[in-house]
Amino acid sequence: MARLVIVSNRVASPRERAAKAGGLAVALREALGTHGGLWFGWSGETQVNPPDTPKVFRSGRVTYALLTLDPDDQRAHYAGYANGSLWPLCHYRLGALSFRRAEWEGYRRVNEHFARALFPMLRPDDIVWVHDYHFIPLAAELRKLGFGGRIGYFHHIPWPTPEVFLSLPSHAALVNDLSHYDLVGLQTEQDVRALLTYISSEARGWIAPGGVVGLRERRFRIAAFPIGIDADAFVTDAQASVGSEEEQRLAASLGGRQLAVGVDRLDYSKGLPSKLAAFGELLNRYPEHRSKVTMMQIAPVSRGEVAEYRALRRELEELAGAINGEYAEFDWVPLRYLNRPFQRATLAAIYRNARLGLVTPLRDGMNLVAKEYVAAQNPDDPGVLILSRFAGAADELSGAVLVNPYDVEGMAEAAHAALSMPIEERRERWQANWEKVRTNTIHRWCETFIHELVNAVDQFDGPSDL
Ligand code: GDG
Repeated sequence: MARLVIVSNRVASPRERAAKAGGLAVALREALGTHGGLWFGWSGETQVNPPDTPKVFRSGRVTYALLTLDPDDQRAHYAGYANGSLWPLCHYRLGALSFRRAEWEGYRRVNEHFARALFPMLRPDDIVWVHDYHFIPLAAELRKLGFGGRIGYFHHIPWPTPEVFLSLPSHAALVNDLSHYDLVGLQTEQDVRALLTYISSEARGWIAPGGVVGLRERRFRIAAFPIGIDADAFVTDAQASVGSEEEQRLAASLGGRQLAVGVDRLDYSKGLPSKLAAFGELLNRYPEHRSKVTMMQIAPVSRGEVAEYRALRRELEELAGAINGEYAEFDWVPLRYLNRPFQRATLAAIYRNARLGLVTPLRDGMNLVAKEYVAAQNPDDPGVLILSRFAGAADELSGAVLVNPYDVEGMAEAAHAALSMPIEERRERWQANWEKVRTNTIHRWCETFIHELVNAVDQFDGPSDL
């Protein structure tokens, strides 16, 4: 079997325990363990004139290779082009989009540096799987150096419609970069349609059935691979939490009140201000919920080096303070707002005890929290998932109560309806969601992508085959 090579910005080191590492990191590590392989990424360190050779170490069947970056290039790449241009663009936030040529050049230089360091480690029959928007040009750079093997790319965030994508000055170069992959994976069919429409209408490429695309001399395939979670691990954690000391502490602190939970990185795509405002609106419109429902928002700080994220943090602190100031009683605080991460087992316990799961991003590639919330429920007495229609997960989770995150009053109404939803309806909705979460796991996602990459566009000659 061919060797698997994974490239991602952050690498989950073997020392990072499963309880802390995300589901994706654990699944990739498992895939590497099965196939035997190499995980290539940034070391987290910077130095002027960094070497082209990564630090290499082995753990079991997996080799880790970590590259150090030049500090200016790293800033231009990560906080600059990746998170200042591509992230807002792909999340439809044109107001937050900044584009600077120097950052675009730094982004490309980091990709060239990655390619120069990775290429000498590659064998001709390796299968290379590149993750996320930090590395879109990597395949083109590896091809320049002469790598002819399979390269796949998975885009974890949404792909915007052509009208939005065209706002990015480097749009044409970026799609040309994509054409050097054999397989481009997106989260949803809607994302696939958006990219295909751009390719046929703007880039003058051709499209054949199955998402096979021709762009200049390149042939590649674009398809949807909706990511999943390690459902069994969440069920196990959630069941293990029943009666645990942590669960007892949680129950004691709630004093019989209902819990509504949100878990999001502190990111403007996650719609946090509207979610908090919707909770305030629920208490405003329906006084019967005052002192009866507590909301817990876990929001670990993320990308503190980007100005928008610091501003968002201040906005949320003010909003949380205002809601608590207005509605708190001497024995009840409506909103618990926490800026730090928790162990996965603790999250599972909180999800299981929450009557409402509030997942209301303005845009999200998939949103794994929605799936984790479903997996952690007690099937006999499940909570209700309130889910933004703009999360990729809304395509699959037909049992969720779908909301428009721009409609704060609508979200308050949905929360009110969910709090009084009869148990039969809660069970039916949960069952429909669980069916999807249980079957489309992260393991299946990994295997499917790798299988499709190995078999991508083999002997496809072009549109004359239609
Ligand atoms: C990107 C896309 C896509 C959060 N807080 C804690 C914690 N988390 C974990 C959650 C979940 C993960 O982080 C977040 O995943 P999401 O999918 O919700 O969002 P992004 O981080 O934006 O991920 C997204 C994903 O890639 C995968 O393709 O779904 O659309 O934006 O697993 O549980 N984990 C722990 N403590 C925390 O406090 N342990």
